[in-house]
This record gives sequence, C-alpha cells and structure tokens, in this order.
Amino acid sequence: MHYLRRPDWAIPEREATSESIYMDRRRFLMGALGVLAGGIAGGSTLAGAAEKTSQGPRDPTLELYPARRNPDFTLDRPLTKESVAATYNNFYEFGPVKTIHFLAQRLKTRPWQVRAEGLVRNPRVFEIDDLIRSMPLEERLYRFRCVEAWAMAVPWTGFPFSALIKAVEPKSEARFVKLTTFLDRTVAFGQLRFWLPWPYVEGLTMEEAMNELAILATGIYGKPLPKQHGAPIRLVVPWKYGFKNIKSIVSIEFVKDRPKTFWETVGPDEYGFWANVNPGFPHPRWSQATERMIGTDERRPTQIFNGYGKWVTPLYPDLNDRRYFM
Ligand SMILES: Nc1nc2c(c(=O)[nH]1)N[C@H]1C(S)=C(S)[C@@H](COP(=O)(O)O)O[C@H]1N2
Ligand SMILES: [Mo]
Repeated sequence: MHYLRRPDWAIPEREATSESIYMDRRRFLMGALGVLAGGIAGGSTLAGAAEKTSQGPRDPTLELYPARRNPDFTLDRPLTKESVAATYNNFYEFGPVKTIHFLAQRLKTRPWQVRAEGLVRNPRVFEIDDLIRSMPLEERLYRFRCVEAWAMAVPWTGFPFSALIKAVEPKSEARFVKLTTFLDRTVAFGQLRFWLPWPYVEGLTMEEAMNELAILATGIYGKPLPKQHGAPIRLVVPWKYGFKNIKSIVSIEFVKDRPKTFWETVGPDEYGFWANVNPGFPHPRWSQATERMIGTDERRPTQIFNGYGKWVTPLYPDLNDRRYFM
C-alpha cells in the first residue's frame, strides 16, 4: 500500500492502490489509533477478530447452494482460485488493504434486513433469508475488473436485480437506485476514518439496474457469500469497475436525482458515477489498457464494457464521452 502521494509515473500499475490515494500517512496513523480505540471501546481485539474467522453458525440458506448455473454467461479465461478471491479484497469498512478477510468476520450477517424504499408503490423491509428464498437464484460465471487494474473470474450466485425491482413496483418518477452499505463503527473499524463519507453508497440508473447483467449476489463458488465478499448481499455489475459492486447492502432506495456515490465524494476527478470499463480511457494515474488476473498475475487486454458490450452498449449513446468511463 502506498499512503504517500507519488508522481503518476512513479506508480507502476501493478502497485496502484487507486482508491487509497486519499489516505495519506497522517490519516493512516490516525486510522490506526482509531482501530486501537475501537478495539478497546468494542471490547474486542485483533486476536478476537481472528478467532471469529473460523466460527460462525450454519448459514440458514445453505441448502440453496450451489444453484443451477445459467449457461448464457461463459468465460474466456480460467476461474480464479476460490482461496485467492477470498483473501484479496477491497472492503474499506474494514481497512484500506487487500487483507481484510479476517477483520471482515466481525460483521454479523443475521439478523439482516434490506429496505426497499423511496419512489415505489410497494416499499418493503425484507428479512434477508425470506428475500433469498423468494428470488430465483442462479449461478453465473462473470469477469470482474477493479479500477486498480486487477481482475478475476468468479462464479457468483444471485438473482437478477430486476426481480427485486419488479416486486416493489417503482413509480415512474424513479430514475435512479441508490444502494447503501451497513454503518457500524463498532464492527467495521475502517468506518472510524471519519474523513471518509460513510456509509458507502453506490447508484445505478433504472435502465442499468434493470439490465439482465445486473445481479444481487448472495453467494460465490457455490456457497453463501463469505463476509469479505460482502455478505449477505452485494451488487454485481460486471461491465463496470469493481467499486460499483457495493457490498453488504442494507438499503435500496428509488430516487429521482442521481445519488452522490462514496468514491465520487472522495475523488471526483478519478471515480465517477458511471465507471464503465474501457481500455481506451486511462485513469488519471495509470493505464486501463490491460489487467492483471489475481492468483496467476497473467496480463490480459482489457475489453470495452469488460467484454459485456452485447448487453449494455445501447445504454450509453456516446462511446467517446469520457464521463461514461470514469
Ligand atoms: N461497501 C463496500 N463495497 C465495496 C467496496 C468497499 O470498500 N465497501 N469496495 C469495492 C471495490 S473497490 C471492489 S474492487 C470490490 C471488491 O470485491 P471483492 O472483494 O468481493 O473481490 O468491492 C467493491 N464494493
Ligand atoms: Mo476496486
């Protein structure tokens, strides 16, 4: 991790930790103090967190996995190893490093409710297990591309976002969906970094959310989602950069105006609302032309819309408009 700002050219792409640019050293130190304070206040320790890694009650939806695989989504590369995907994560609620998988076990994922609210005829508060059981679960093999230029290929289990949207009957004034992650500083010590705009928020247009590719994932590798992947429910939109794929969702709000997202607030010149993958538009600090597969470090050319143009190109009328690709 690099907490010090370096000139662009000095950061090799493979080391880029884009989303942590704003965490300078001073802030990092304060954050570390915050972790200590949180540990004391929460009556827990790092050792305690590590202990919890191996525990956990049986998942109430376990028998739903593995779900039937949808054959419409195929890969052009090998699947990433499960253990690699499970130990190389971005989940800033638990810290700005890739190794938060043990700290993420602090998250309590039952009971868990997801509110569907805002401009809908049928607002609902879903108990997570009722929601998962009421939706058509399927497995899909998807490529996944982080804005930092690492990538993976994984089998998600989930259901089309459109299925939930239809169930709550959005009003015609709803033009965007705003998704929000849990907020609990006693659990997620990263949220003690008070200068960041918690809780994590993401958004899509209604057309994007209704697109066949957009799923709410509740599992991966034929099992319920591990906490570090965003249990119990997270968004997966494979044509967009990874940061759009918001984890551990508690609210899905239908709104008239475009929501301001977490990363847009943190770094508006680097992380926009649209964030569609495009090798032709470099990030301000590195190229997006290629990607590194985690686990193997194989380099591959990045494809426009991460190879999902067949599904989403009509959503974006101007492919030369940089706004769509940051
Ligand atoms: N709530 C929340 N969601 C998040 C993030 C985060 O920090 N917090 N990181 C995003 C980023 S930058 C990426 S690349 C993916 C990583 O997903 P994975 O850890 O399951 O591979 O989660 C996204 N969703
Ligand atoms: Mo990312």
